[in-house]
Amino acid sequence: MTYTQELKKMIQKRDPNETEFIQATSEVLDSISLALDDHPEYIESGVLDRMIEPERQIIFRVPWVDDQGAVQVNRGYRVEFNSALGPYKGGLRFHSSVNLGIIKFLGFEQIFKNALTGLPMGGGKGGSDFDPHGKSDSEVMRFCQSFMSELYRHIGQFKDVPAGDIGVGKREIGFLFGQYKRLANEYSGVLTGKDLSYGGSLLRTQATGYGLLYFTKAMTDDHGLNLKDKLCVISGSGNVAIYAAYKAKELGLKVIAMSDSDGYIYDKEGIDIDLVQTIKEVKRARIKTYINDRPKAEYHKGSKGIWQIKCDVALPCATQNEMDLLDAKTLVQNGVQVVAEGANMPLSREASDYLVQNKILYGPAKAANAGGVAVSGLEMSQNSLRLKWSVEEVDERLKKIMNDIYREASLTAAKYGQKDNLIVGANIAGFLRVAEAMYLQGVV
Ligand code: NDP
Ligand code: 2IT
Repeated sequence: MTYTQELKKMIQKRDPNETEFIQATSEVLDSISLALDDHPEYIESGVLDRMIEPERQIIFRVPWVDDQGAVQVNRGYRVEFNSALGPYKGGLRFHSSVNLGIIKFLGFEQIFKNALTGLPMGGGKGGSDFDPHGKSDSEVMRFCQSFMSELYRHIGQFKDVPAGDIGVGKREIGFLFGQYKRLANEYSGVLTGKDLSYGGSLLRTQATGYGLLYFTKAMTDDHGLNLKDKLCVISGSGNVAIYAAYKAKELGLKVIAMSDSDGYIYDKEGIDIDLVQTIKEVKRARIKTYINDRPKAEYHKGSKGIWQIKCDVALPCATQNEMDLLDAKTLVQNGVQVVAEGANMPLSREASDYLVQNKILYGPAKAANAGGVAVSGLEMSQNSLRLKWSVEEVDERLKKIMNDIYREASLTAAKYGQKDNLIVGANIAGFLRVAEAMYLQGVV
């Protein structure tokens, strides 16, 4: 058995129920085995054995009182995975499905994603099984305050800097920041994704979606493919999906479908993105109400049906494992040319392997969606400098970071004999950066 196979077996044995964590670590370990021959020192100093185990995992009770006066109890998590390159950095997810395995997979991915940005950030992730759907603003505030009442002692601008993810946007970050400031008696850049009025960065809201399209353009330009008038399907209708849709439209693509966890809308004439934004962000309503204003569009129940729609470019921007092998086969049959991941690990392992085998231009999440955390890194810089960069300045830096990530993943893939396999390229490039820092810092 090879060294990486042994590590995979150990993870299975230690945490057999953490299926998403097993999936994410297997993919990375398979990719980097190609690079280990050049680095016996990483094996000898146990870099990999250490890398797959979080530095610290915090699990805590989050009690709060709902609008009816009833006591509710949720479970909170923060997994501080790796601090070789900088303070732990990564989002918070509030969704009913959240468990330790999901937070660990997200934290593990974040280590390599953050490394790829070239900014000084370690990897972490947190969240809760709290479901914000249908909760009042006051309930969300009380929950966030209770969540932060425990989390505040573990985080800090030089320790661990959380941000948003599914179910955590501007509103939640505001409540979390207010409570942190009160408890710590300190005004610092302890969270990113803040509103502009209290230290946020211009373009952080748009960054993941815009970055996804900058990455996609770098990849298609490199292969001589023009995106103009290409049909584009985007799953999800949250923060990432909405700004991916805006930038796709700006680049000349035609976005024809979007979804939420109940179903999808198909609008042949092109999705009215402002309308989707109003429905999801302002009204916090369901995407099916889109057809009330656009009667020629169709609504279909079941979010997975979206991959049946014929398109050139597919951008999964909802959640993990939302596209399986069958979906990938359907997309390829329908002539898809590009798949780029806005969500974290949206494709099953079989689905991503199938796309690579079929030579589809495929941008894996830790490279393609790194724009969000990259601008979080820029927000941290601005907070430290106590100044604010213009939209143009942030956009320019974001574009450069996404282009650099594409180039590095692509060159690394070619170097290891896997031309155009950006899974291998991104995993090895991110790994080498973290591994070297861990090696030089000794066994800690
Ligand atoms: P939001 O909460 O803003 O939106 C999530 C969207 O995905 C909603 O449309 C939601 O539908 C849908 N969704 C969530 N869970 C499921 C599910 N189990 N099945 C089907 N649809 C689902 O989150 P974000 O847009 O921020 O995050 C989307 C993805 O992007 C996640 O994978 C996240 O980890 C990743 N990501 C986010 C970044 C960021 O900066 N925010 C950065 C990099 C990656 P509904 O409204 O019905 O719940
Ligand atoms: O998955 C991700 O990269 C995020 N949710 C963003 C993390 C961040 O710290 O901005």
